[in-house]
Amino acid sequence: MKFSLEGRTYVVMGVANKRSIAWGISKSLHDAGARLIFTYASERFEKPVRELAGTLERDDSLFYECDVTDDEAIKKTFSEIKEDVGVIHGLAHCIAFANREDLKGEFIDTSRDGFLLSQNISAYSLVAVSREAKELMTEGGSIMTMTYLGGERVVENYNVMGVSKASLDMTMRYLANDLGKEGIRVNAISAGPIRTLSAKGVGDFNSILKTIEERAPLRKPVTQEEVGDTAYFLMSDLSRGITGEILHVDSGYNILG
Ligand code: NDP
Ligand code: N5H
Repeated sequence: MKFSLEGRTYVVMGVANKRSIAWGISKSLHDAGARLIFTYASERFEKPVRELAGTLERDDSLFYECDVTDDEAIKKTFSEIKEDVGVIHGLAHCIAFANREDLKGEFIDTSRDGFLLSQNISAYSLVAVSREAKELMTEGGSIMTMTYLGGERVVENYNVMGVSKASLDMTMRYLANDLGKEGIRVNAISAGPIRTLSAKGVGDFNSILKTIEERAPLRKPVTQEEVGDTAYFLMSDLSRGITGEILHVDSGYNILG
């Protein structure tokens, strides 16, 4: 197949469980022939990630702990990956965090610490990770991150995360400008609401999904698999002319007024 990912290696950051968007991405890349490298925030997630990866046909996946708030941990992770595989062809950044109390009520009540924590994990981490990953992308590459509509317009309760996603979106574009000359593309997928661990207990998710079913052009919520297949497109040469772009995988919801 012309756009197979055979012979290529991709780092996937942010698998927490089988509902994670990062897991949907992993499955699509794996099905296209890719080798996968998984990173997780803490030891706590090593076992579940290894178990999930164990369900894949290939058994050559690699696993590293990488807390993205820690520059030394990021450097260590990528130097180990360099030692273990040499070259990587892409990276999927599927990481975000904000304190639960900052994801309800009014944005104006966001604390300085809550604001900076969310920016640190959800936006700056893409800069830190890309700087290390680029050293391993000696054959060119594709970096992608996950964003949400709440970074483009005001969405109830998204609050501090909306500001972090706006920051992430511009981070993605500045990185695309820096890394283009090295043959590395940087893009984002803006996914519609998907029930994941992060989404658990935030807002009234049922009513958010109901609105999508009633109003989105495709009249249905998106799935991890749909996002995964778009990530495959972004990682493959099919998307070789695209960088600095946000692709909305949201059943068309973002076009509504
Ligand atoms: P998950 O809860 O499955 O994934 C979130 C991940 O963030 C976890 O794997 C968690 O790692 C990781 N993470 C948090 N803090 C750190 C840290 N300090 N270092 C490393 N990793 C960290 O949720 P989703 O799959 O929903 O989220 C993935 C991305 O998709 C996020 O950027 C989210 O904003 C975005 N998104 C989600 C949408 C949705 O509706 N679900 C819609 C649009 C965008 P660990 O488990 O190891 O702690
Ligand atoms: C408008 C909405 C609903 C309200 C806002 C939700 C925002 C969610 C994003 C962040 C990443 C959620 C988050 O940080 C939760 C944490 O406070 C608590 N959870 C955890 O610590 C778990 C255990 C770990 C695994 O989670 C993380 N993140 O590490 C937005 C929704 C319609 C769409 C949505 C859910 C978007 C999004 O960005 O995820």
